[in-house]
Amino acid sequence: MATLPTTAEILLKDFGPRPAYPALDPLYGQTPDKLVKTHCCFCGVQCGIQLKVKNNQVIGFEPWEEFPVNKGKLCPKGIKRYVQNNHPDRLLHPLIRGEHGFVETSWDKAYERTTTAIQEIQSKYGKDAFAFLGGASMTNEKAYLNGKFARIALGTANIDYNGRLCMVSAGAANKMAFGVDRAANPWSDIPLAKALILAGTNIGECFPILTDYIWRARDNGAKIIVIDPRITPIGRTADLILPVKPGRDSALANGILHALIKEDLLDRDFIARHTTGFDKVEELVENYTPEKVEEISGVSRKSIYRAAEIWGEAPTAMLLHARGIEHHTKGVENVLSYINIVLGTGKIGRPGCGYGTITGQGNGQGGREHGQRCNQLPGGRDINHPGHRQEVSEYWGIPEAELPGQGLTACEIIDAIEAGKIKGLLSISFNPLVSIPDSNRTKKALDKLEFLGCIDFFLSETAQHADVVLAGSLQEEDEGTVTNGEGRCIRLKQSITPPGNAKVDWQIICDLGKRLGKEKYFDFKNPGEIFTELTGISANAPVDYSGMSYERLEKEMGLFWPCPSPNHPGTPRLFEGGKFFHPDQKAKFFGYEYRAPAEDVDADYPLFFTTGRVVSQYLSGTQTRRIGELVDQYPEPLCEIHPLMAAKLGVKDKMPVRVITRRGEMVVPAQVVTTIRPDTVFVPYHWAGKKAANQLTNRALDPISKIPEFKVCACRVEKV
Ligand SMILES: Nc1nc2c(c(=O)[nH]1)N[C@H]1C(S)=C(S)[C@@H](COP(=O)(O)OP(=O)(O)OC[C@H]3O[C@@H](n4cnc5c(=O)[nH]c(N)nc54)[C@H](O)[C@@H]3O)O[C@H]1N2
Ligand SMILES: Nc1nc2c(c(=O)[nH]1)N[C@H]1C(S)=C(S)[C@@H](COP(=O)(O)OP(=O)(O)OC[C@H]3O[C@@H](n4cnc5c(=O)[nH]c(N)nc54)[C@H](O)[C@@H]3O)O[C@H]1N2
Ligand code: SF4
Ligand SMILES: [Mo]
Repeated sequence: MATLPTTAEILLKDFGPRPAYPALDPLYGQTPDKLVKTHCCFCGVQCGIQLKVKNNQVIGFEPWEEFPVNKGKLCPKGIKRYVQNNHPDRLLHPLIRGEHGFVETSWDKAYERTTTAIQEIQSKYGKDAFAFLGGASMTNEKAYLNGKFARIALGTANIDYNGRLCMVSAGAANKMAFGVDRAANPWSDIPLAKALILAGTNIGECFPILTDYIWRARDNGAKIIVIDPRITPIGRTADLILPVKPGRDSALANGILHALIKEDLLDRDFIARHTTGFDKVEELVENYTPEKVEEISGVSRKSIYRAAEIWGEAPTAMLLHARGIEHHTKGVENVLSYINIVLGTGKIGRPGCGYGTITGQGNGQGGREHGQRCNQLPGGRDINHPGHRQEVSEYWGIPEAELPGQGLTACEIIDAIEAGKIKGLLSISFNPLVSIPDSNRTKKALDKLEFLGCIDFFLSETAQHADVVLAGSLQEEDEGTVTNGEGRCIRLKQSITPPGNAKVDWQIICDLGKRLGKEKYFDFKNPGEIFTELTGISANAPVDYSGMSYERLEKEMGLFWPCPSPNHPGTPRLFEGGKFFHPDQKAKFFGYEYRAPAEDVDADYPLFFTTGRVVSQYLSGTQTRRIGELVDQYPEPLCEIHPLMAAKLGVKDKMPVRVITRRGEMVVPAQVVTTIRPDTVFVPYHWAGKKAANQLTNRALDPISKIPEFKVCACRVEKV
């Protein structure tokens, strides 16, 4: 008698084999050896999570209900993160490119190849011909180490990081307005606000756990204003939506300030006592009548007045924004124009009153503080400031003259490679081939390199072009700290050790530093020793962590900087009593005339092309495109298009469309939705190759922050 087929066999027969991603680990559901209290490896909320560990593998998770930020809640990515460490694609050995592609090699040979390339390139073309790219998914310890490695071991000025694609417009604007680059409030202030402006942020999909804070504010009676060309999930519960045309935020913010002035809703006393520069801004926005702003921004004058009333009349209010206003060639100007609304109404520095950019990557905040930026030294110091240079070189024990100066930013490094000025690159935790605009140009540039080294745990698209790939560590395989979007530094615990022959990232950097002859600067035995050096060097610096220790971070569930001494409680809310971080303690107004995006719509390219994220995918997708359950939720990019535009083009839902810009084109299924402006299309950017939105985007940079204009360029859409 024939045996009955199993369910799996029936499924296989009916549907064919599933795509190649791993089933849940066979250990899933078993009793773990231990539970480790740590944090999610993805976004800047940094939710607490307990990882279940058995036999040096992460086999699942439990909520960690005591951690105050998320109180046990997690989003779809947090729930599925744990399957990465058992993934068949996990790099277990260093790889070296041979005649027929990559071969596994020993660490000795991989290091030897890397350091020889560094030395050859630098002796032939000069120190700055070798560049370093870091990332803000890594711990504070690694961010610090990257900066030290580039300046001391490589001696290059050209080090930058992927946060250059992310938070730098907000960072620069915050420094200019407030004298410090950190969110002004802990998120626990959000439910205390009676009005919220959420500008250019898809909170529901990108910071899902923060939705809970917004909803608590709403339950307490807050009115919510959302400014976005799309009605994202958070927009669906808003009181007022301002569907701004992409690239028009500075005009819109000027218009709201104009309306606040006309309606007499300013806090003149706060302006006089705690700020400078208002007069000029008042004069400037006189011209931004809601009528004129309606014309520029596409937001009705009625809505502009309504937004001013909601914000101005509320006793408490907070303004939050993310990349929607920052990813522009006037990213800094957009941010400063919104800050003017907050300062003009004195709604900052009190419970439920304030402002913040919502930092993106897991360590988006800490990753931008400890010296892996081209213009920055540890402790948030300025590389061009003679005193700061002196302090750091003394601490490191090198002559100040040997400390390199300011180098190129991330996109400029790619441009310099294209121009043949940079010949070698070491990249860690960054996938520029997918994440930098105009990817066809990026690919050509990478191919011009004499040497490319990548440190990653998966073979990212960039790593596929490398000469050497060094098998580094996943977040759960290393110790350290990160600083979340509120400015709270928290402790990551090592749950397992790297599998196979892979190494923890910090060890790889230290090994390379030693092999480059700088033993004594990289003689760390563990991340704790790096943290001690990092906090020590930050004493009395703009970003002061000197009162922090691993013990305190764990016991107190994180500490907000500044935290200048071991008994200092940390500083959750900045600017209390109207004290800002400029020498005169006053905040500064900066006003800007509206200017158009680098590439605006015209007769040939009549639609706005904008890009961003979906909830189940993360950044360049290296990690989440390998997690089956997340792939199932959103398997490939779709082009959001309004029914009116779709009808005009003769396109129906799911039909492929060709999206064309001056740089490239892609064919992508249409997703016909009523939640986008009819003059705008949106494509998420988490895929590579022919599915990469960055084939189309424009590598035009903000003159101050050097962030590229991911959020707006001009396109044409055709039926295929
Ligand atoms: N699921 C998921 N979550 C993530 C990430 C991820 O990749 N996936 N990445 C993390 C990181 S690093 C970051 S930086 C954050 C990003 O978080 P967000 O900035 O919230 O996300 P984005 O999708 O980049 O863009 C936000 C919104 O900007 C809108 N927008 C486009 N153009 C304009 C404009 O001109 N003006 C205004 N006002 N809005 C505009 C878009 O329609 C979009 O809804 O998310 C973090 N969280
Ligand atoms: N069109 C368009 N492009 C965008 C954006 C957009 O909105 N639109 N957003 C931009 C933004 S905000 C960002 S932040 C960037 C992000 O762009 P990237 O930084 O390039 O994206 P990631 O996917 O984080 O790439 C990081 C790589 O590092 C690896 N990695 C992660 N953690 C670690 C670690 O701890 N150690 C090591 N060794 N490797 C690690 C991952 O496997 C991955 O291969 O993309 C930008 N690009
Ligand atoms: S909200 Fe962010 S930190 Fe929290 S689980 Fe989701 S991706 Fe992870
Ligand atoms: Mo980001």
